[in-house]
Amino acid sequence: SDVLQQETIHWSSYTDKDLALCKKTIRHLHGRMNTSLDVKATDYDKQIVLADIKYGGIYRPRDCKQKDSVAIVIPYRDRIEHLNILINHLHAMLQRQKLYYGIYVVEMSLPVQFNRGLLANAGFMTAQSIGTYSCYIIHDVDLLPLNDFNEYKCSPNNPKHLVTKNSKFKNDALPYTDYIGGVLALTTEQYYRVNGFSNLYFGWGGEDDDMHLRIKARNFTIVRNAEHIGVYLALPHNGDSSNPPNPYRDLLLQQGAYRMNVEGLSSISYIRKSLEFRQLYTWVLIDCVESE
Ligand code: BGN
Repeated sequence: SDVLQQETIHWSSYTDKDLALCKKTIRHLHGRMNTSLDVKATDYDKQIVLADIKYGGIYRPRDCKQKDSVAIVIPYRDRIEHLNILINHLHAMLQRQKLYYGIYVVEMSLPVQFNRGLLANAGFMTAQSIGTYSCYIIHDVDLLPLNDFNEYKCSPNNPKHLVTKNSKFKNDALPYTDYIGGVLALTTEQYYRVNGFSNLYFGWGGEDDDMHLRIKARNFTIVRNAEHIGVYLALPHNGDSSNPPNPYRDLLLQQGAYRMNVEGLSSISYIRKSLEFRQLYTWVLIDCVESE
């Protein structure tokens, strides 16, 4: 609570009323980064203006006023080396993009199976209660954006899939047109409109396809950047033994569109066991509880 109090004081003393609005500029950007598979977190450490990141991983440009605010929500489990690389990489990139952002890492206490949708929803709710974010980016822990022209902002009219190429797939191509996995950006309003993610997908697979059903049912379309912009490097890992494919995912998907009004953000049930404002991100630990 000390940290919380510090933060509150810090925020209230922050004044940007005399600053000009941040302009979209490529002056600070690098374009396509030459990141190879052996990327080390320390390579990025140097680029970060640590002093300007507030506890909880919150940053605001000093030299211009950014109206939009973005919460990066990372559903997380057991991939600390990926998390460190991603967090450092994101801070460096988002600062170059002159964004006002906060990073939220959401973890579920064991022994429950990984549930990406539920963690995204819990992250959304937590971030909403802390800041007043206008955009939410649900981000896989093992995906590094390789082109900083890939602006981490939402599209006002439709959810935006920030991935156009992913090294994990054959020829880096997306596996199918309706694929929206990996990194997805929704405004607060869009997130509510689709009733968030389904909370019912435990284990690997399907929660992103379910989200696509919700998006379609609300007459949204998916927007993407040009192909050479949304380029991602998938960090290598040894299998997913702790996250086996969900055997019910086909069945759940079949009823996805019917369920969306009553199941999702509106029905989520969890206990927040921990909330820590760490130096580079806010860490949220939740416990799943059975809903009625
Ligand atoms: C799909 C998965 C997605 C996953 C992509 C890419 C399912 C639903 C089966 C009916 N969908 O097959 O969740 O993101 O592969 O790996 O499993």
